[in-house]
Amino acid sequence: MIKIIKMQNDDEQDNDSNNGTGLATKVRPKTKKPNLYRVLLLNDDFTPMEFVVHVLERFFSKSGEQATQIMMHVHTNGVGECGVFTYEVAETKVTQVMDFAQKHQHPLQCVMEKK
Ligand code: TYC
Repeated sequence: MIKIIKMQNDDEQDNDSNNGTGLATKVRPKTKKPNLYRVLLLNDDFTPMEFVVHVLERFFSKSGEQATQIMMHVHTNGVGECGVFTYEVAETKVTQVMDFAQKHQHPLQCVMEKK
């Protein structure tokens, strides 16, 4: 099928052969950027610091150093970013963290927000 479309980005090419229709056509690869979501940890007064560091290592593949830095950022500022993901991955991370916190009886909160 020939689609008559407007050029919007640098990936697009002119296609002036027109297939005998006399219509100007453009062809471009289908590259749609996915919506992205930040996964955030919220501070509280009760969850142990070591538990938060463990969460960041286990579910967000952070090194001990990165995890400690993020945990301290959340502790100091009230909120901090664990990572940026597509919708389904972000949703899975939030569920994993919330289930893990509940299992260990910590009030840690994890949320996602659209970028
Ligand atoms: N504020 C907690 C404490 O002092 C530590 C903490 C950090 C809790 C980050 C949650 O997302 C959090 N034990």
